[in-house]
Amino acid sequence: SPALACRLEAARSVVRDAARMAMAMRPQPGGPQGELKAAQDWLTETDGAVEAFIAGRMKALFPDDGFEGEEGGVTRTGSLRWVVDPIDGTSNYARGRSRWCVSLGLLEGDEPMAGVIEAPALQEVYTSLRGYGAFLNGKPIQASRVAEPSRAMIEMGWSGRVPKPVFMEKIDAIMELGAMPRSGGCGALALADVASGRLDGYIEIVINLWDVAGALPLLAEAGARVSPFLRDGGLTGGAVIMAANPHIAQTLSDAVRIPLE
Ligand code: LIP
Repeated sequence: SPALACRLEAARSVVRDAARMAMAMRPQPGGPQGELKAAQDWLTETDGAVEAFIAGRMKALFPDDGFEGEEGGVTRTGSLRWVVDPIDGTSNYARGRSRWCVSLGLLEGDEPMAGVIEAPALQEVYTSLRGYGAFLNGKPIQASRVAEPSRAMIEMGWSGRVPKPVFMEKIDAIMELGAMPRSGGCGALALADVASGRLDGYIEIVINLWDVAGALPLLAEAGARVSPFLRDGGLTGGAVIMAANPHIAQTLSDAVRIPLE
């Protein structure tokens, strides 16, 4: 709809400025900078500054839309609902690594409608709009066609929220299939990689809405299959997510025992 297309356009421009800001504040390599929220859970000055910047711009543009973020929580409610992760992959960012992004998603009720994910250190921008496609730097993307686990690359995300045995059990199942396990430290970009066919699947046992809100419409438009994250509790708290190309999704789902949508 024109209202959504106009919102995607606006989000694209706000995220571009936010990403520039995050690049300007980017820590130098040499050791993590920022403070620890919990073990291995970093917070930098940039997280708060970028979220405040995006929140202010979106409020001025669309005052009636809902808004929520990783740092500030729910600040406005509305039938259209923006969800921001100012820096996804904060641990990477805090060490001066390149694999992090700014993610802004738009839901209508509990339907993911549009998203922008920008990884400025990689010079990549993903955009999606329901019914209109999924794009990387303006070019259409699609999930991969790899069906054979022995040729597949599957990423698994980790955080301190996940008990070690649960993580190990899933990693073990991925390796039993003969697939290549990977871990890159940025959930939103891993999901974007599933959408673009750079990965065949992504699994994380407990992930939050702000990490996935920008990627859910991208995955749907790119033809990937996803577990019912929002119905599994993802709207209001952490939940499991699995996304995979449609050719390997069922095999993977059976192996790791995470049901698909
Ligand atoms: C983190 C993700 C990471 C994921 C964690 C966490 P943050 O987000 O980037 O890949 O495994 O669950 O949510 O804290 O950097 O925004």
